[in-house]
Amino acid sequence: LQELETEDLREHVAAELARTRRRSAQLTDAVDDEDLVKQHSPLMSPLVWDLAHVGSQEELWLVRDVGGREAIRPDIDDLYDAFQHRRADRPELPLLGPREARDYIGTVRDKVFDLLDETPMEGRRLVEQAFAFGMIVQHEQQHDETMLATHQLRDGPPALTAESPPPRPSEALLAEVFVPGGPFTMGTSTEPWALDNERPAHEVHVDSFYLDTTPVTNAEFARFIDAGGYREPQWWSDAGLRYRHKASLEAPRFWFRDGDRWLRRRFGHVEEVPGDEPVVHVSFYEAEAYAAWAGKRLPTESEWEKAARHDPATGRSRRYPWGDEDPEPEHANLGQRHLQPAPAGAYPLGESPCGARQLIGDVWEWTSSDFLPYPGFAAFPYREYSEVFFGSDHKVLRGGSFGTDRSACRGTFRNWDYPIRRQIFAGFRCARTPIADEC
Ligand code: AVJ
Ligand code: FE
Repeated sequence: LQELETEDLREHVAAELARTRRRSAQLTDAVDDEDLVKQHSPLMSPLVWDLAHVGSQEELWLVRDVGGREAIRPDIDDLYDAFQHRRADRPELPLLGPREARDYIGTVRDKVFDLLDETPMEGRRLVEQAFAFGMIVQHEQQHDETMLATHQLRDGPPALTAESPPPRPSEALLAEVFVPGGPFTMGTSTEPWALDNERPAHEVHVDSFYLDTTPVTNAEFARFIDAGGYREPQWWSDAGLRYRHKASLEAPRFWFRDGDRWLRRRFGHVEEVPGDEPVVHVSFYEAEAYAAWAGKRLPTESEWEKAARHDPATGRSRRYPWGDEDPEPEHANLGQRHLQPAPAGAYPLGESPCGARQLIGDVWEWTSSDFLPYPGFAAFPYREYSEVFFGSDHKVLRGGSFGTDRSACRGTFRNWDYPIRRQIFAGFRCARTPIADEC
């Protein structure tokens, strides 16, 4: 992005906005109006809320604040303010209907294209100017992933289609990779579209550790279930145990038994749980319990990022595990190209310097870290973007899922959520501290 000339940057931004809007349209045109306004789960907004919220944020951040333009629909600001209404309450609000919501987001977008044409994108301010547009692209893509999670919760016949992910290569992989202790650069001060919580770059010392080469698979997770893992209090934290009782957890969300087989619901299909795929739809607490049962632990956020970015040959941190080039389909399972994770061990070209695979794409990975600011953090453009979420209520997830767009995912990207969340496309991998004679 930094190397693009003004006109190319403008074109790049316009293309990203258009590509993103096509995805939002695909997710909302796939179902009828009744389906769009209905709440498929109290955990989620009606799809039509997400759609108009995307337009409303675009109006607030870009058209009004950055562009200084007149308000389009100030009367609906409150309806689409995520802090004003809980998801469960949103269907009762006087929301825009499907037709109105589509018209509204189109009107906002037309203004944004005008603004893009008129925004000077020159000199040192080039990337800063583009950032406001990049942030809007990422925001819409994040809501597209949220809408994809709503699709997964929806009852009824399949509405979305996609090709199957690639198989894993037949080569044998070691179960774990070793990451030698030492400093690395965490976070970024130069990544053009990095959000406030990814900044600034800072040095972090990480002790030697082992990390699973791939995310934990369904077959591995089924062994934990078969070993009575959900019923054995010793593997669970106190908070995890309370949640396990309250929610009667017995298996990942969307799994159910059929005799001695595990089946799952996936975007309207019922199928046998594929053993070689990374497990998905587990809470932080289930991930933590599995890791304890396996004699391991979850990685910290800094361990995860070091494994994903640190290049011992140069001492620098890469933008992505494979290098500095933007993600291509051969690197990672991103962008809803497939409606499921690829088998563990897939994407050899996406391998990181330490030999870990699938750090980007497939499933978000729970880490053991709370969502906290980096030293030198400065809220931008609003406290409400990240700052109000810092603290021990949220755990950090890293790496992105098959439903995450490449614009909203990179080696430094930080996602966060409550440790009880299961409807997001989250899995995990384990880490462990070497025992004395292993170093
Ligand atoms: C970063 C995914 C936790 O969905 O709440 C969307 C992204 N921020 N609208 C969320 C976001 C504002 C955020 N997560
Ligand atoms: Fe939002």
